[in-house]
Amino acid sequence: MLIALLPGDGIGPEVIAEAVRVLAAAGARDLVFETAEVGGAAYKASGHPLPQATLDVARRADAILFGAVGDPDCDRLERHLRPEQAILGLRKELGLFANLRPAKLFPELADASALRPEIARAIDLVIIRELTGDVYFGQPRGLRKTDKGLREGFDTMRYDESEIARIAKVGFETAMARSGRLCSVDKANVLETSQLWRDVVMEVSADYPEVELSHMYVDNAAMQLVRAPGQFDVIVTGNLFGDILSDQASMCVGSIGMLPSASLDSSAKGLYEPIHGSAPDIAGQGKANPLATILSAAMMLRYSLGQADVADRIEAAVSRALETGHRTADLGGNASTTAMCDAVIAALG
Ligand code: GGG
Repeated sequence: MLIALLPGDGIGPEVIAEAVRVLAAAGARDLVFETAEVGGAAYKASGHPLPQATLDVARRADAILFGAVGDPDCDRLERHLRPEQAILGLRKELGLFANLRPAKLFPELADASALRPEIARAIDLVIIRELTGDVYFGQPRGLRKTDKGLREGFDTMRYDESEIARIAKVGFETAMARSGRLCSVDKANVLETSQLWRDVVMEVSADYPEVELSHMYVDNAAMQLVRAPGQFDVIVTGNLFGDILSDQASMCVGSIGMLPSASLDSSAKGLYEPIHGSAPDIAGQGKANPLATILSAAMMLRYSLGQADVADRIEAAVSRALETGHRTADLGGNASTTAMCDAVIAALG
């Protein structure tokens, strides 16, 4: 099975290297890796953040393991050349519309959570973020001058009903495989897209009578995530709201360095990445937390490669490594990236 390794920028190469070490140590079967440049690194090498050669490898691969993109050197580039366009382009080109972001507190990290431990302990949820629509892709968008000569920026939030129905189904299916509860998050009291979102989610719910569906405005959802996160099991939401809520959820389970993700199309193909970005401030210092990427690699084994047994071993080893007190700086410890990964490998048994 071919795995496209796209390390990207900043801490991306460091955390990808550690995830590959864990895959080997855990006994993942029949993996062949092909590495390609993406993001700022690709721009600097070839003038584009998502070169055709990278897209070709990603298309050929059975799964993609992605690090992070973002490079302050590229901040002043035109938008289509910025490193972040690489991940947006990959999702769009490969039709990876469903982003699964599980947030579960490892019990030994209760003290690292931004929440009180007794509240944090209840967190075991998955945010399903739609990835290929919304204000990230809607047209028109741009910068222009108003009649009064003022600079004006504008974006378009848009979804059509097929895009909403498609992600809603993923939400209902995921809820069926878990507790049977689904919360759809929107802003239907203000936004037209959200009114359509709510209508379509309700229509799709007719096919899932066994799922208990609720709706929540995004501002309330943000509040409830810190007030009483245990009420959530599966959340389905749009691209922008999902991006924000999942970063918030990550701090509730200890650190953004803990959250893996899977971006799936309608087959088994997927792109797996930590939800964190490139963290240029700590790049190259051996301080990055590799666990989100290691857990993303486990998701890859489970969802795309049919190796749930190896995924289980890796997840259990992460838990044991934390139990033995190993922590990187974001979790209040002083383990280096490599030492954290060594602890996971040692815990594989
Ligand atoms: N590994 C995630 C990453 O690199 N994030 C940077 C980024 O710009 N992401 C945009 C997004 O997730 O929509």
